[in-house]
Amino acid sequence: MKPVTDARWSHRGHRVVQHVVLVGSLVLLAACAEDPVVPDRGALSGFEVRLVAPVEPGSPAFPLPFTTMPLEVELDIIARDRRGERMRGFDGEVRLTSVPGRIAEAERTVRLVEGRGSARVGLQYTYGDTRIWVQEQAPEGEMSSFGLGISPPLFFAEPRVRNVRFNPDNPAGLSPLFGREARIGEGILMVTNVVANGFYATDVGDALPDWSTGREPRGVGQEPWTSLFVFTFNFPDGITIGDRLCSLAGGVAEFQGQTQLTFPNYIIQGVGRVGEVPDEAFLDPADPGAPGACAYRTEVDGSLVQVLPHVLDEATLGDNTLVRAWDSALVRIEGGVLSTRFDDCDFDGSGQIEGADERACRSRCQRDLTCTEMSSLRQFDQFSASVGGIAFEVADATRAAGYDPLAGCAPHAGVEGDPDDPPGYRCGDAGRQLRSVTGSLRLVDLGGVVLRVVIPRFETDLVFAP
Ligand SMILES: [Ca+2]
Repeated sequence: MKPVTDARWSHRGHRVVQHVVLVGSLVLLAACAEDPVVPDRGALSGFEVRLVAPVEPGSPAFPLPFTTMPLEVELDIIARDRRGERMRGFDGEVRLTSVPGRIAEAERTVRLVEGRGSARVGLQYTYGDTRIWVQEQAPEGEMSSFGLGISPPLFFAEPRVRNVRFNPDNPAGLSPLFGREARIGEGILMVTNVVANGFYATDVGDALPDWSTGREPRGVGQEPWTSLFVFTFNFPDGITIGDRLCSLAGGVAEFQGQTQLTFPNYIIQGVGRVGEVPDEAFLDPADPGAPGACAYRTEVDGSLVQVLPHVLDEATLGDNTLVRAWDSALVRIEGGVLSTRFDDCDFDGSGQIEGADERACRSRCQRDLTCTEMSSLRQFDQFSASVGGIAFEVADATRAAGYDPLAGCAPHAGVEGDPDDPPGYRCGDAGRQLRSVTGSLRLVDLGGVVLRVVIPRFETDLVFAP
């Protein structure tokens, strides 16, 4: 076996793999030298791993599709001695590992009889150049001879946003690529919102017609699980709503129930940007009268594409599992009303809600759909709203939309320390009824309580009822 030095391995995730392969090869070389520590199985040189199925392992130019459902892979594994001959004296178990990718635990151990065995495994969640490692599983209490084998390469397409977001084993669960380094190598990625510590992107390519399946697309921005938050820590300079990302890679992380790409690398196409002023021609055809119906747009292969907000119905908005499909997407909530009461529960002015009285005050306010506790307004530019008895939050409205939620409200003296009547503001109903609010949906899971936060992009995303 020779160390892998494939120059096509270009991105970070693959470089990590390459290092592992090299280290593994060194270990194997060490094991090949005369080694008195493992005399009885020391004749094992390694494993030859033949790929029986799939017959077409893919190639960089024509990769196999990204595997969400397990793809059956069959291997013929032969133990070789130092002369390169089949080691008939080898009866034992080997462990299979896919790099990258996943093999179900129950399929990972294979028994070789008289130095040979067949493995049939389901391979999942792999991308790029993929190899299956075969490693000797030494019997309990015995030392491994470090016998190792590596399959020929299989080539898979890189994941698209949907593959990062949707977990087919558990739609309410973590990303199937959680903890891994991934490059979103498929799809057409468009920036839908830029916030203080990152940006939101949607794979508009997932909404284009799929000629291979004949499936009718639901429309740009209308496909669930096709949006992702990219966490840049600081404000991402030089990126604007409507930009197309030509390349996006990063670590797949989960933060407060939201799947994120962290430590990202990305390239902006730039030419797709069409300026700050939406064009009349790109009004939302479903509702051309609505201010803010214009989405920014991106040029893809000569055609202009825009992400239209997905209208979240109350059944979806109110369901913690269903709503996950729309996390990080551009959504619109129709109707609703903003807070009419603002309670200042920070009685001692410490900046924190602490102590029994302050907590009781905040709890009362959180149960009240009309109430916003003022520390969340001060800290996060975030206030409460509700529609059909379902609470949601509007964040960044002052920064992004120039909206002052305290405009038209009267100071309320209240009683400091009284959870039921704290100081704050009281606002009339006038100007608080929404026709719609549009923005990026961010779900914040606070240990079972899931906040639905809508982050507008610009002023026209808040539309008030006349
Ligand atoms: Ca306090």
